[in-house]
Order: sequence, then structure tokens, then C-alpha cells
Amino acid sequence: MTFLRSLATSKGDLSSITAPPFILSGTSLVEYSKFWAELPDLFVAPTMILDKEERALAVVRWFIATLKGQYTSRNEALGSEKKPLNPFLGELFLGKWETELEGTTILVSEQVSHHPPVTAYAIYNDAYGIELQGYNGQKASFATTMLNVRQVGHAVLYIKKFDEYYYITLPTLHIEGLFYGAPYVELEQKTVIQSSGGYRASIEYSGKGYFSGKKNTFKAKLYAPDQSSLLYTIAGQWSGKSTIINEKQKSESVFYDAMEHKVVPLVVKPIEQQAEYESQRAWEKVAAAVQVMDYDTIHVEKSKIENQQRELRKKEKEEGVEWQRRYFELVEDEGPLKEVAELAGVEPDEKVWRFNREVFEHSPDSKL
Ligand code: CLR
Repeated sequence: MTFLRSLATSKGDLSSITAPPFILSGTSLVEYSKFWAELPDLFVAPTMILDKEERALAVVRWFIATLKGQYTSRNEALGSEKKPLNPFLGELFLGKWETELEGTTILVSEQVSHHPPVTAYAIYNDAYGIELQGYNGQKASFATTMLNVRQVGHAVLYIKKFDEYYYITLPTLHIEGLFYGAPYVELEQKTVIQSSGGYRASIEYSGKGYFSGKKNTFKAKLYAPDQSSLLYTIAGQWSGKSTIINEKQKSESVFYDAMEHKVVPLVVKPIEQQAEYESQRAWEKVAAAVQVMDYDTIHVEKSKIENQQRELRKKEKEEGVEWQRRYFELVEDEGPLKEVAELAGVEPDEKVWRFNREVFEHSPDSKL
């Protein structure tokens, strides 16, 4: 009850929620960017498809495939959704995937704002010439026993070979099961994936009892650049199976089956080799305390980090300087991206967080 009350008064800021101990996780939110590429084969697949229509479809397939990890992996590994650690400004999460066929895929994730919390990330594979960049924050609201979370930000997939962009909007979600102390995520509303080549996918989400009696369902439509002609309709469960209908041929086939794909775990440097601002190192003691549910230590160790941060902010204020983000910068959204955002029918953010690869590659952090 105290928990539900704390949710009701959280005023849209998820980090201010005091969750009961059994809902705490020792993982920082800055790590969640990894869910975009835990299936490296599907991530690079679009780069090998010459047909534009088929390529757009491969992007949709990769996107649908990421949802299971993004939104159900805590449930599967830990029994329920958890409250992640609230990243500090400048917190970094780095890693790579090494796979035989895809080679190296790199992840750089950085907390670029603390108030409100914003995480920016870049994921790239040079062998295939593909890169994903994005940033996100959350705005929460509470109604009866449901926590509604609107996502702020977007992701952009870039395929070098075709000089093609895909602008991806993020779904709204809500947390159910709070009253029973067993929270889980359900997606709602929609995602738009708009390509610079004009193809557009609209993915609508729903939970139990809307499209079907099943949880985690979606219905996607892929439209040709002229917008009026519907090419494909895809429907099913994003955490399970989905099927695709080719609207011209009226034929149906399997689109994706989450059960047939195994996640490739991200490789992160051992903690002793990490810099002190890297997530797992910085939160090591808190995470260990969460593991053994030692609430006093959780509190003590968390406070140390928070106080350190307060000191840093105070010093910056006195010196009249602003915290320098490590590998991302806030820039005006112009050029191709702005156009794609407009095509997607979304109000583009005035300024967006973009990765500065030059700076990253000249830093010791790039030695993964
Ligand atoms: C972060 C960005 C990822 C997708 C994603 C998945 C789960 C979301 C998380 C985002 C933000 C934080 C989140 C979480 C589920 C629960 C958690 C909303 C959007 C909140 C803070 C936990 C509240 C406390 C409990 C009631 C569990 O790409």
C-alpha cells in the first residue's frame, strides 16, 4: 500500500518511486540499451537485402524481435519486472557482441541527463555497415493500480550501403500486476518505423483481450512509399509467434517465432578492468547488496553515489560550468533525420542526442 501510494505521488518521475525491496534490481537503466541488438543476425540482416520492400520488412522483423528482451526479460529471469537503478549523469555502459557470422557489434550507452533521466546509445557493426542510435526517457502517470509510462525519444537505424534511415518511435507501456506485487510490462498504442525510402510500418500493440485473448499482441501494416497501398499485414505475439499476409498475393506465412531465436549475451569487460564511471563497477556494491537483500547496505552504498553526484553538481554550479557528456552531444535535428521524422508524422524534437564516434574512438573506453 505504501508502494502504491508512492506511485500515486511520484509525479511522472519514475526515479522517485520507492519500491518495496523485492522489486529492486541491481541493474542500472543505462544497461537496457543492449536489448536493441541481442539478436545480431537480425540486426544486420537488412544490410544484405537489395529489394527495398523486403529490406523494410527485415527491419520490422528485427524490431519485433527486440521487444521480448526489452519488455519481458526481467520477468523471465527474475520472476517479475523490477525497478532498475537510476543511472547517474555520465554513467557509461559499454560492451560488444562477437559472433561468427556477424563479427563485432559495439554498444555505447551513456546517461546524458539525470533530471529528467535520459539515456543515449549507439550500436554499430562495421563489417555490415549498420548503426543504431537513439535516446530515451520516460514520463509516468498513475491511475488506480496501473502505472502508465510514456517513452520520450526515438531510435534511428542507418544502413550505409543504401544510405537509408529508419526512424523508429517508441511504444507507450503500462505496468500491470502492481497490486499483487508481481509487476509486468504490457505495450500499448503504437510504433512507427518510417524509412527515408518512403516505406512505413505502423505497429499497434495490445494486451489480453483486445485483438485476441493473448498478451503481448501486435498488428503491423507495411505501406508502400505512396502511403495508400498496403503491402503486408503482420499479426501475432511479439513475445511468441507472428504471421504475415502478403496483401497482393493474399498468401500467409510465418513472420517471426521468438522461441526459435536465442539471445546472444553482450560481452562486458570484467569489473576490475572497467573505469569507475562504468555502470557495473560503479554500482557493484549496491548490486551485491540487492543480491543478498541487505537493505541497509543498499541504502548506504546508494547514498554514497548520490552524495558524490550532489557534490559534483555543486562544484559545477560554483564554477559556472556544465557537465561534459562523454560521447554524445545535443544537436539541432536537421538534414535527413528531420525529413524522416516528418514523414513519420511525428513532431521532431528540436534538439537530439547524437553519438560522437570520433571522440569515443580516441578514448581508452573504446578498448573493449
Ligand atoms: C527503458 C528503455 C528500454 C525499454 C524499457 C523497458 C522496461 C521499462 C524501461 C524501458 C524504463 C523503466 C521501467 C521499465 C519497466 C519498469 C521500469 C518503466 C522503457 C519502472 C521504472 C519500474 C517501476 C517500479 C515497479 C513498479 C516495477 O529500451
